[in-house]
Amino acid sequence: MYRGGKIMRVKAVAAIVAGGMALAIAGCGSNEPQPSPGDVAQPSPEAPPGITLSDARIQLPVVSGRPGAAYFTVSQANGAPHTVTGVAVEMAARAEMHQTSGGSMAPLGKVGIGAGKTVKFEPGGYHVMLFDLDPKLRFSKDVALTVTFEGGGKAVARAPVTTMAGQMEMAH
Ligand SMILES: [Cu+2]
Repeated sequence: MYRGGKIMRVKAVAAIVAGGMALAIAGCGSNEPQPSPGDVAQPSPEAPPGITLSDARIQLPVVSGRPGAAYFTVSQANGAPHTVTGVAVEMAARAEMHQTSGGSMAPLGKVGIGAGKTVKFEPGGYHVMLFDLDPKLRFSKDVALTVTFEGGGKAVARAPVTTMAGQMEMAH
């Protein structure tokens, strides 16, 4: 009996240690090295020539379970015009481009960026709605935002996660 009890206790301790390790591993995410501020707005090597992605940010829904939103600025400084065909955000299962106009909004399949032009995705205009958010997004400092262009080029930026309230897209 005594020996059995001891084994039980050893097993219990092992379970607690294993649980602690799992917590420690889960906690590592926030300690990952963050990109330096200089890296934030840089296009990835595969971005189309002349494309700059900047001011990316994620807005969490005020009420969890609602869609979030993503905003960014994309510029075509020189060269040929490009077309944005999609946006993906880490920890959001689905991202849709929308345009707000006249108090309602409609999904967009493509957004053209003319040569030398800048297009802002911002509250009340073009924006990205984020659906089926990973609950861990709320605890993330920033996530990767990837913009895909016609022809397959991609630009990636780190997007800080914000909880700022009171945006028009919250009405979804
Ligand atoms: Cu929308």
